[in-house]
Amino acid sequence: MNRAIDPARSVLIVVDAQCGFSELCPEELPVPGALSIVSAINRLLTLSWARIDATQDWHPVDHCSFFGQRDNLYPPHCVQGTRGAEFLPGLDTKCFHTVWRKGYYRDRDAYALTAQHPSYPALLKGMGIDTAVVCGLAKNICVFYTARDLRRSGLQVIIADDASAGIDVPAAGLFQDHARREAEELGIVYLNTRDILAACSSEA
Ligand code: VGL
Ligand code: ZN
Repeated sequence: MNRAIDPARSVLIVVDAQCGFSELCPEELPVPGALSIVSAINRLLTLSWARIDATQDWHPVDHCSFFGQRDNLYPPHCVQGTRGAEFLPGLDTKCFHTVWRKGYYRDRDAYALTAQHPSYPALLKGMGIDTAVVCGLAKNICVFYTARDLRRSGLQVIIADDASAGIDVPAAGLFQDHARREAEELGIVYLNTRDILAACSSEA
């Protein structure tokens, strides 16, 4: 893969890299392999991106997506101010420029950064950013929906494969193979961190 990426015209988006989506909170929504993506994300964080954005799932205790609530889809997870909502240990959060919280309205879920913050693509375009590299959790849910929305808004979009981890949630109709197929049909490219780093330095 020798497509060049210019980090100065690109945003790195770290999606929901939170304890509540890891084995550290087994009663929440643990994504297999969540802890093992931290080192790849940290490597991506060392590049000179125009922006580094993180998202943080940030739910009230009675959020509509939780079991026993309106949508009844997920165990309670990433509740505001709890351990589950914290970023994964070892993640270089000091590199984040901006943290975008989402899912904070009780009656509305927001998988994508763009679902909660619809003017985000305009912010990127206003900065001359034409490429988004998206990583984090879960690869087929919030990473996928964020990547899809940005692709639809006209950006080149790359999902950092080994800096993301996914999980099938049949109750919500969310499957890893479906998401990947739909993403690739939209022209979203899956690359490993090593290839992203190489594509960034080939630009220089
Ligand atoms: C997510 C399900 C519910 C995610 C967030 O970050 O992928 N998935 N809330
Ligand atoms: Zn959530």
